[in-house]
Amino acid sequence: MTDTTFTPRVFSGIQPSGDLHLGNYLGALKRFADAQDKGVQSIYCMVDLHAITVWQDPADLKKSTRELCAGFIASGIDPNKSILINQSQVPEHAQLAWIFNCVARMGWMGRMTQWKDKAGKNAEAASLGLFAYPALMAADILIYHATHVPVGEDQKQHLELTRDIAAKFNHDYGVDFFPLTEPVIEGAATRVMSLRDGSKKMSKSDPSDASRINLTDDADTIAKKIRKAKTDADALPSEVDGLKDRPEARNLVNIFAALNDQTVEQVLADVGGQQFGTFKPALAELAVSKMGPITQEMSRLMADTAEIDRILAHGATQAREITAPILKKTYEIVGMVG
Ligand code: AQP
Repeated sequence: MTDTTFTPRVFSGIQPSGDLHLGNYLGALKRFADAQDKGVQSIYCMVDLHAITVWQDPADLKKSTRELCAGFIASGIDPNKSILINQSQVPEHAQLAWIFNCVARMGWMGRMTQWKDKAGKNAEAASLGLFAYPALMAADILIYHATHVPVGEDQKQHLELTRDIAAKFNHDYGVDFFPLTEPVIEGAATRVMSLRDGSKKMSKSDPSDASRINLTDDADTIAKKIRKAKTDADALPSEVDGLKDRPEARNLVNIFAALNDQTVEQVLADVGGQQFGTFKPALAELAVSKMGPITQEMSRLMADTAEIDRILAHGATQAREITAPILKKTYEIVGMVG
């Protein structure tokens, strides 16, 4: 089977499990906004059911879900052009996930890096949901027959699993029903690294707030975090090869390129030879100029959460026009009496 028989459709999601950071913005949100006018139907999801695979305070979860919706809109996702939903308002995601729990194999799930990282040595105490997470993610995507999923590099393995689940379902039931979805991992910032350690990805759950730039940080905080970002003592190179074995320098250059819609080569042609004492203030100024308006728009939107709830309810109605028939057909294929 090839996925060429499926109408192009984009799906991607973000967990409402804490403050959005620069990695989420450059690896996901900005790219969603850039892709929006390409004429392909797109669905963007606040994956609240994924968030509760680790403990979430109920009031915080509600706030984070609305804040994430505000983050999507402030980053340029237009609810009149794309479908914006929170996962729990479209029950077909969880219903298809159950079918996929019965398709996916324990061995596949046990090999997921994210499971190993997050459960760590204390897997016995991790929730069953954390283990089954990738089957729900496969359902999020395949309940729309989505053909393309823009994500950061950290999600590549989950996308491969999504293809394995689709292929096994199609094979087991002798159908050509689910597409083999393509991950779309492109641009200068598919893996934004921690500002404190160039070998670790920038992450919401890093205990050090100085490791990340949050979308809610003010200009002074952004400038301070960039000024304190770990670097080495050398000047910036003029060629990409010169960033080899310099993860922190490479990270800051990647961030600059992605924020400024340039390639790394273009950035280095301009800044090669500069010391960090010159480059960091320029990066801080760029980050503030790009992110400041998003932060302001998020606060404006958060002043009217009824409007956010209305957008999400409308999105769910639109989404279910796609998901209900796909779930119905899945149940028929599986042999459920309807
Ligand atoms: N550091 C990153 N660089 C580039 N892209 C990133 N993404 C996340 N971190 C980076 C992308 O953001 C989208 C949302 O991912 P998520 O909801 O799974 O967020 P996350 O992985 O929970 O974010 P964190 O910060 O990594 O959370 P924790 O610390 O809880 O694991 C995805 O497209 C992801 O690739």
